Amino acid sequence: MYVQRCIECGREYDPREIAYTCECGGLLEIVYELDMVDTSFVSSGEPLSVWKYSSLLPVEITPVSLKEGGTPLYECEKIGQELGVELYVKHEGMNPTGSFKDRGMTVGVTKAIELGMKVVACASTGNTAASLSIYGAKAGIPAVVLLPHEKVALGKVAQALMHGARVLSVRGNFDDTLALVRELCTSEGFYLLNSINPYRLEGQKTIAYEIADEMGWESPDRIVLPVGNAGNISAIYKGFVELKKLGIIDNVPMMTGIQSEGACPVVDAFERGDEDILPVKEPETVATAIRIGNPVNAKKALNAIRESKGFAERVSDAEILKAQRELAMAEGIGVEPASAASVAGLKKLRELGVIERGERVVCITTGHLLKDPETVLKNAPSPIEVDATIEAVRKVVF
Ligand code: AN7
Repeated sequence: MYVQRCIECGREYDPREIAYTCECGGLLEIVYELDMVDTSFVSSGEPLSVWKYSSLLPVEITPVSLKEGGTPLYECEKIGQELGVELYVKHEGMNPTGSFKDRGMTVGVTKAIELGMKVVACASTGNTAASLSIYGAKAGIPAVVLLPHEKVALGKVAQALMHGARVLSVRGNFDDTLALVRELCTSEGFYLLNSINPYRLEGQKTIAYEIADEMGWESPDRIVLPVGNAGNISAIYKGFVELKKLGIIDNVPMMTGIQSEGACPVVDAFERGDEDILPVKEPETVATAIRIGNPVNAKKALNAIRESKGFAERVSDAEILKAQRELAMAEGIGVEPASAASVAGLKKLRELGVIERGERVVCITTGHLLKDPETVLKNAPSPIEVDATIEAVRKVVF
């Protein structure tokens, strides 16, 4: 069994109550009676997937699933050697819609059905919208997505449209659209599936379970990932903490969050030593997925970073694009700009000496390269146009 519990005041809510936040304003999290949990997944030998760990997921009905999770964990020897760490990349771009959001949405949309909700909704920098749209389609429940006008990568808009969500392009930034959709959900009784919804984060924590599972129930020293609305870093930390409480792993990795220079309120708060962020009014970055100035899960994220003795760092757009290219060219891993922030951050923190030589590091690449082809084309040389003759072709190849 499980309850929803406020991370600030500890007040508990019935699992069927649609609260999102506590009356005191605090964020909610799902808390289990861990001594009742079936942990046979540890030795079942079942392939990795979100639902392999269903005994630690708060769902009572058959899941709305498109076979999410089970993403590859690549060992990256070239970049690892260059940086002096044992580097792995967990490529979440290999999920059904090409981002980690599918892990949360399979759980979140299933919960919406279980609770008898009639419409699901979210604000999104793109990936959440794409994901909500496919699970809405699969479940046969209407989905409404609010996107910041002209600031969403092309592939994500195409996905949201194709899978049948009602797509609104809001003249405002992400933080404005999130405030709007929260109001909309309250007034219309729609089910809100942004990461303020604690059920959605439960799906995302399975990234931690899969990493530990694949490493033979050992933790890496450190997890490095991009931070936007700050849900994912909070969820992954929660996943590792649960495994530790269950006695399945010995250590919780150092949670290391990376933001873009133009949108780094969590990094600023971490450096100030504050528990609260100061919102960034006009966030800007090439990594549109994390172009977020007022992350709703900042408190959970700052807890995760501090409690795990992790770190928070900012990187520039140029560093992000460089890391994106390096991952693509050296390791064959195609990711969108936000995801490359993880590797850019790892690089910077190695240079600063925060990350030590020899650490075992897992970078989470959160979304696929094909999400944002426009940024690639803007920053790559054009294809070489030639006549259809062998002479012309020979002339321009190596
Ligand atoms: C590729 O889709 O917020 O810190 O609305 O798409 O959990 O927010 C996306 C976020 C990292 C940041 N990488 O994760 C949305 C949205 C990619 C993302 C993040 C996002 P959070």
